[in-house]
Amino acid sequence: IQVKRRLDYQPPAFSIPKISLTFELADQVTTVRSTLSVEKFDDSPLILDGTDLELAAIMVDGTPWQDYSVDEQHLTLRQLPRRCEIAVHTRLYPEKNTALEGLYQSGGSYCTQCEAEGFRRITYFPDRPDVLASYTVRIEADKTRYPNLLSNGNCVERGELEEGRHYVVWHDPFNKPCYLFALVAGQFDVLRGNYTTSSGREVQLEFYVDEGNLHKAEFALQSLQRAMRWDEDVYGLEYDLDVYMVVAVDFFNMGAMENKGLNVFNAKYVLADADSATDTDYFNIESIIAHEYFHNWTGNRVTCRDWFQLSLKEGLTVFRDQQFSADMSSPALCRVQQAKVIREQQFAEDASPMAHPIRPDEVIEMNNFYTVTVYDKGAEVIRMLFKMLGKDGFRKGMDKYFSRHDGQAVTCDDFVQAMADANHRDLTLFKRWYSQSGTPQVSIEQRYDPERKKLYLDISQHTPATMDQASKRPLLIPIEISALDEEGHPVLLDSRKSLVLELEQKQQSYVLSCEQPFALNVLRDFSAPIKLRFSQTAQQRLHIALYSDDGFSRVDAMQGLYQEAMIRCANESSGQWDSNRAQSLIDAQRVLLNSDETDLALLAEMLSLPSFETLMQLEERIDVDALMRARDGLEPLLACANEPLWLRRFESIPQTDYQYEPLQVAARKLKNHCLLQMMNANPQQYAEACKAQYQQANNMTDTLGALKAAQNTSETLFDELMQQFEQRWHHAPTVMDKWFALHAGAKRKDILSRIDLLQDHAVFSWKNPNRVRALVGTFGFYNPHGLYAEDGSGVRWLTEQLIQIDKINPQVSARLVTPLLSLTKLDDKRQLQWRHELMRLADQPTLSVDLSEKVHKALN
Ligand code: HT7
Ligand code: ZN
Repeated sequence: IQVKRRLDYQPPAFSIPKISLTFELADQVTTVRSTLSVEKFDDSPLILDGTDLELAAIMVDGTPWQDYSVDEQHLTLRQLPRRCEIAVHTRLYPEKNTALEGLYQSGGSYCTQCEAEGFRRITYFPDRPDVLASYTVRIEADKTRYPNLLSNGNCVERGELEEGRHYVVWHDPFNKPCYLFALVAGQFDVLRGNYTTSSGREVQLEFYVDEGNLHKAEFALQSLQRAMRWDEDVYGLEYDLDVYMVVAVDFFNMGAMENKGLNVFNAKYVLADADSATDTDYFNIESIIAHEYFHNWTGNRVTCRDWFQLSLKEGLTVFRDQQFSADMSSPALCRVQQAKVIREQQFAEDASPMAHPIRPDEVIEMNNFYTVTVYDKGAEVIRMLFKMLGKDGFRKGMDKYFSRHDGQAVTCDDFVQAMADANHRDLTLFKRWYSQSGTPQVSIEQRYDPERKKLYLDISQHTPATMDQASKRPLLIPIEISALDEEGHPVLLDSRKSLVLELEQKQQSYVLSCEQPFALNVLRDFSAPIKLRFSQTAQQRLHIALYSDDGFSRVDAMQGLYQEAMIRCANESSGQWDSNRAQSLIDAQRVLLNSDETDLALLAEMLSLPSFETLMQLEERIDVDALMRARDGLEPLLACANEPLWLRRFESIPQTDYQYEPLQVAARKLKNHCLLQMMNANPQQYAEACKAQYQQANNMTDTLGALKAAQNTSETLFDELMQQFEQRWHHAPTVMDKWFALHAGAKRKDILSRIDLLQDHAVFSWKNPNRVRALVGTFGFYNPHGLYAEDGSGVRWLTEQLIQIDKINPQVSARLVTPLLSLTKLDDKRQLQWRHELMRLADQPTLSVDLSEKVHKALN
């Protein structure tokens, strides 16, 4: 096992200005003929990467070459002239490729996935992002079975071959790293659209989907058109090729891939209609379509020098897709969801053996670093820059970044430098966010002097050690703050409605002039990815929830209230509620339910408890049983206390013709939360309402709303509705994923035997990552009752599945092992169970590098 280190980076000793590839696709075996034009800078041997390739021939400048050696990972060529043309022929077996990396089969089609290091599974090549080449690709295949032969760039030639075969040649005019190479061959229906850029370039937009699915790609096509317009309006960035293709495939390890001019997508992020897709599905499609499109500039035109710089393209592109989604839907709701991801998943990663900075220093398997830290914390780091530099300053920095680095492979430092230079600001201190892992804890103490009308704030920061880094330094943390008076009106702070304090030291004091504040609204807009300690009364929190002009803060204030009560209940009375303890929460919910709040989505968020997974991140050690009791007990208690109000709200929202638009989305969100609370309060009384919603639903959000309301409140109703769902959707595997997930997330005693049975379901397949994530992933990530079962049966079950999955697809097993890694918070008994299972994994004779990297980190 080989550790790669960021500081060991060496520039390549050669360039490869051109590569031409010919693929002969045939049953069982595919032949790849590659011709590289090489320019060497010194006399060292040429080392090319290659994994699991069958080498057939090597020629240099037209003659067979003997001075070479091959091992499992490389082809090394010696004594080459400084300039030469190297031809290498290899054979591949895509039908046997279940890891879905390199060239593989999805359904009846061929497709590729090269990021991060999959190109080396296709041909021998320097598989690193700083080698940029011009690609010409010829694909040959049977014409009837594979009428569509696609690769990057423009189609330059096509024709017929003998024996019913045909060929197509593609040329990409932009130099690119090999991770952006793509090939697709299959038989698709094509949804066509177009787009005219602001400078007048006509772009053909083509969506390749399985036959019969054309109508389901309309929303994705419109999303792409919106994203193209948005990037021109907001960043002045235009598309640069004549065609933009998107292919939807069923077998895919992640969400989508931004290959130049030829995106490959997990079909679940392309296909949607009201019957089968939820509001969340529509949201995800729009944002992932935009994300991959935005990569054309942030990732493709300017790419990464090495994989340690992954956040250069991913953090920045996530930030851009978040900005886009906010402009297309509800900015406040978007921000609430983004903060949830950070608090629930990223904080967990920072507290785990996989803790790493957004720019990691050491990597064993690169696929393990497509993480919520690199992506989402990376986006938060960009957002902090945006907050500090302002909209115009940030845009100036982006313009400088593109004008300096278009066509290059660069580093995170290059990006920050462009921002610094464009704004004449020293960002040296800010750069620590790139090198330091862990979650800063910020404490704020306040004191108000009514005579001087001064507010004194003492702010301190501390980042606890993480498993990868023992010592931490202070960071530059922007903390946005405002204040409200007793009536809920804004109070000026230093004559401003809100301020961004830039905390730089371990401890800093601020004096702000201000008139009698009643409640301080700190960390507005989740202005930094930190844990905040700031004590406030229940009354102050409710005040912020009712009157703040920042949607995130309103929800956050309520979350703080619930969190504090649940943690106290878990710690002080082992999770048992008495009527006093919950009273302030009941009162607060009553006020909210009776309010004339118009943002129904925010109202739903303010009325929802933090997830168990978020609560897990609040303390160093957790009494899982007490915390689970506290959360489980609070939900029905709150439901019963305000039962008539939940019902009234539920009845106030009528069903309308379905449209995916913000007001309807918000109304459905609140309605379904109310239905859940009604079922929590009195499942017998509301079973009919729940069933009626299921049966009358004209959209998947309401269908799932009914199922989720029954899931943990009425086993009989849940089973009845789930049976109906199966009958209606058994022909549609992506829809059935919702059904598998509902089963796997259910809180019931016989959960393990249930999900064992489901593995024999006709629709389930171990080879399809979406199916496996729906069943095994949902259990591991979102079924705490099952996973933390006292007798250890939950972790044992998960371990057994991982052993099986790892043999098929290491990327999937390495993702699904995540819940097994976080053991340090648990009690001693569970830590022993967890360790035992991790050791069982470590002892497997054929554990993948992916899984082994994580398992060994957890055991150390
Ligand atoms: N840039 C893409 C990453 C990706 C990927 C990475 C490893 C293995 C499979 C993968 N599929 C896609 C996705 C993105 O961030 O846009
Ligand atoms: Zn991305």
